[in-house]
Amino acid sequence: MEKKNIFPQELVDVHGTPLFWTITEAWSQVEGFEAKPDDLLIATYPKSGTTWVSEILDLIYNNGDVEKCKRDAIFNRIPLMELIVPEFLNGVKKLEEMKSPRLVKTHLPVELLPPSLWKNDCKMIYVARNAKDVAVSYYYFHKMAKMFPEPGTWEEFLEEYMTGKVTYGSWYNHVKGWWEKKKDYRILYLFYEDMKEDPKGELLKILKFLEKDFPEEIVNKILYHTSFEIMKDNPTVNYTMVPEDEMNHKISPFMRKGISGDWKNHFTVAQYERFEKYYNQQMEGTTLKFRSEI
Ligand code: PPS
Repeated sequence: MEKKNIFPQELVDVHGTPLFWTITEAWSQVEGFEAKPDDLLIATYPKSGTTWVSEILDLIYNNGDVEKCKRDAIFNRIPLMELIVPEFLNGVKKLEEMKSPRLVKTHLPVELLPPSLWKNDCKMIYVARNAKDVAVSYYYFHKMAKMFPEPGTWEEFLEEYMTGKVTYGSWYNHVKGWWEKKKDYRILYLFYEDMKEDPKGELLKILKFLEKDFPEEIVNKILYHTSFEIMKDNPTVNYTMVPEDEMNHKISPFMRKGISGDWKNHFTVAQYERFEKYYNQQMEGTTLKFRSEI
C-alpha cells in the first residue's frame, strides 16, 4: 500500500468509537493481543501526556540510564499497540517481538481494550488531561500529523471533538470509563495538571505503584530529563525522527507548548460557554474532577 493511499486516514467506527480505517480492518489482531502478566500498560486519550509518562517509565525501567533510553525513538521503545497500517506499522507484532517486561501504549477507550490485559491483571497507568487543553493540542496535532484527517478551522474541529467525532472518540467517555475501571483493576490514574504542578510528587506515586525505591539522585535525574525543555530537544522523544511527510513540525511542533491553560488563547467566550454547558451535561454524576489551569 502506498502512503498517499492511506494518509490522511478515514475514520471507521469500531463498536461506536471512530478509529483509523486500517485499525478497524485489523481489529481481530488488536483484540487478540496477548498480554503478559508483567506488561505495564500506558493508557491515555491522545494529547494527554502519553509521551511524557512514557519517557518517565522507560527511564524508571532502565534505572535512570539516560543513554539507554536514547537507544531508539519512543514510538519504537513503547509501541502503540493498536496502530496497524499494513506494510508500514504493526503495534501488535512489534510488541510480540519485544522482550519482557514490556511497556505497552494505548489510546483505546476502556471498553475496547483487548481482554487479555484484564485477564492477566496487568498494571496500568492512565493519564488524563483537561478537555479544553486536549482539544487545542489535538487540533494542532491534526494539522501536523498527516495520518489524521484535515481538522478544518478551530471552530469546526472543536465541534467534532466535543461530539466525539474524532479519532478515539469521545474524551468524556474515555476519561470516565477508565476512572470507573480503576475500582476493580490495578490502575494508577494520573492527571497532566498534577504532573505539571508537582512532577516529583507524581513521579514518587509512580515509583510506589511499581514498588520501586530509587535514591534521590536517580529521582532528580529522571525529573530533569523528562522536563518539557529537555524533552523538546531530545530527538528520541520529540517525534522529529518521523519522516516529514508524516509529521510536519514546521506546521506545529509535536512538543508544542507543554503547559496547562493554553485553551484560554484559543476559545472565544461563545465557544467557552457552549463547551462548558455540554461538558457539565456529559460529566454529571461522576466523581471525576479536572482542573483546567494550575
Ligand atoms: S500523543 O500523540 O497522543 O502520544 O501525544 P501526547 O504525548 O499524549 O501529548 C502531547 C502533549 O504533551 C506535551 N508534552 C509535555 N508537557 C509537559 N512536559 C513534558 N515533558 C511533555 N512532553 C510532552 C506536548 O507538548 C503536547 O501538548 P501541547 O499542549 O500540544 O504542547
